Amino acid sequence: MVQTPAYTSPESEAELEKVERHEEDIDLEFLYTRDIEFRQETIYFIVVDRFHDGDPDNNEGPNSELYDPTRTEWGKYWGGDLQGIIDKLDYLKNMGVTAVWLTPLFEQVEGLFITSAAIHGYWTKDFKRLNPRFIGKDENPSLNETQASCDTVFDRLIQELHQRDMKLVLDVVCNHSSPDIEGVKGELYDDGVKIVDFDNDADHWYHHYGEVVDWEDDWQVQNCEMAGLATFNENNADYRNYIKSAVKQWLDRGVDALRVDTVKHMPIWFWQEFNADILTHRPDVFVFGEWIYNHPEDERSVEFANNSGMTVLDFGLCVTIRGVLGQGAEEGFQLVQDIFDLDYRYCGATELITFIDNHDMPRFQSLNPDPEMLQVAIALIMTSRGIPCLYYGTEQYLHDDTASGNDPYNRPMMASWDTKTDLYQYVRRLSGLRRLNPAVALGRHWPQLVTPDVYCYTRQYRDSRCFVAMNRGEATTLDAVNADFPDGEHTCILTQKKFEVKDGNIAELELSTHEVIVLSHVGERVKGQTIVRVQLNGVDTQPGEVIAVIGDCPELGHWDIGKAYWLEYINQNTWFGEIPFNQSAGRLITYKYVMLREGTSPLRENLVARRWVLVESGTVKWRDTWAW
Ligand SMILES: [Ca+2]
Ligand SMILES: [Ca+2]
Repeated sequence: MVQTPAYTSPESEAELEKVERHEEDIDLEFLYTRDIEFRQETIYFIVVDRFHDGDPDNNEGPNSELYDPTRTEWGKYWGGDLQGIIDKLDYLKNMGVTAVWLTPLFEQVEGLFITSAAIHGYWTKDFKRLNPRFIGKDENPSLNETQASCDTVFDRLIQELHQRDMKLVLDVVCNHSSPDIEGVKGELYDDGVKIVDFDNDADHWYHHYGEVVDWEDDWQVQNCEMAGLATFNENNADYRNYIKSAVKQWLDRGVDALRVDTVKHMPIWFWQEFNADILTHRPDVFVFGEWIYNHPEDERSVEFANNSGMTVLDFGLCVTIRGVLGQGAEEGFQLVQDIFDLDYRYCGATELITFIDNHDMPRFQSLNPDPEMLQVAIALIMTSRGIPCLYYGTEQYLHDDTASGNDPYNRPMMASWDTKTDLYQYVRRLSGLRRLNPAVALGRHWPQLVTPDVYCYTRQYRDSRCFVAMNRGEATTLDAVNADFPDGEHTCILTQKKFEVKDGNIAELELSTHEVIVLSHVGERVKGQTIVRVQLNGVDTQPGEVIAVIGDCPELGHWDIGKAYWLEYINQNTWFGEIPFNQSAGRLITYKYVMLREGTSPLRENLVARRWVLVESGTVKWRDTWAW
């Protein structure tokens, strides 16, 4: 397979200039290169039932009692489906969305838990079948039986996404099935054949330890139930084979990435085995997990992010941004910078999934209805480290503040599709920036000015730069801000205002109320037949120390430290670089890392050497930890 390395195509350079000139009719085709680095994606998270009803024939489903055509009973189905998403793909693509995360598509239990049906998709009955409410009325929901023909609306969704070079993120739940609904709990099927239910569990597919009582007790959190959900017994190999074979079926149909629910509630060994098998089956799949309310100061969630084989949703940053921009926290942006200052605790902070709200918390505007503040929050996640994920409807300022906007009122039906909203246009421009400027997707985050109300920072990777200034408060003028930017005139990609940079500084930087300024300078791209994206962790570098790679091939200097390939500083614990290989593409090479230190001799890794067979062409990742 020939892979196209990101940001090497000349079309991109031309298109970038268009973005910088802020032309309204730019063609976003250039954004959608297959085999692209996932850090350049912009994710959009959809509650399928609440997005768009593209097929009214499926609305009543197997049980018409669960469908509410008036859309006033929040616990019932309102008609959204996969055809509805297909119908709106151009709307999403035109906004710059490059990956779509859908709530689980598996067949659900059909019944009411008090007043709620499984509209969210987290009460699965059969992991190998599609929810009949999301597909054609007469379609076969069995993945196995439609594998040969691939003729379901689900297959059409995948085709339509891939035709637009967009990706599908499948939401997977491994921890539990369903609660007691109308007297039946945890009813589970294998492609239509019943396996077990909670009360007939001779083969021990479920844990039977009751509800979590002490949330500080890790054993309880992993083995007991929450909210009465039947909780799988991961020690049962039949269960593990069932769930892994189901996920592989979905991947075989063209799913590009996985979002995994409730990872905190299963032991890390389960996730290591799950990821090992899934990544062997499909090495290019990207996986991220939901460790509820994880935080860089929480040892266990950090350990999970670093050792489970998947990255995580960044609740630490989410909660902080909501406090600072949604609820006016007094210390303001300093709290955001405090989170970024802990990035070194993660091996891959640049791969965390960032967000400001989701289906489990009030929408941002239920905290603060000011649309400008929402724009500041979105600009922040789209220009700082991590992969931004927008909750559906954000671009339409969708929110319902009943009961403070808590669940279920954070899941309203999508009501408008206006492509002219300020935020729709904002996202479109910032998504383009993420694809074209590697400093935003891959680079380090350098605070330039942090006050409670004003935040200025520079993202940097090689000679690419992105300078961002944002204002939570009243209009203000800053005397001089170091932008660490090339001298000359630069245009804000959001407002088209011009800024003069001299000696790296912007003098008299005016920021109106809730304004965001984003300047972009894209430097030279790394080009090569094969590009290795190298990430090194586990070395606490001090100022004056840099990390480089040496090896037995010309690209790595034939072990000559004077010709080593230097990496880029991301944070104290992370060095990153893209190494182009031409002569050695397709060959076995050996290499090791070296620390170059001012005023003292270089320090080489303490091992014989690392070995790697390079692919003939394309992009590969090395994830290494310094060997002391
Ligand atoms: Ca429908
Ligand atoms: Ca569990």
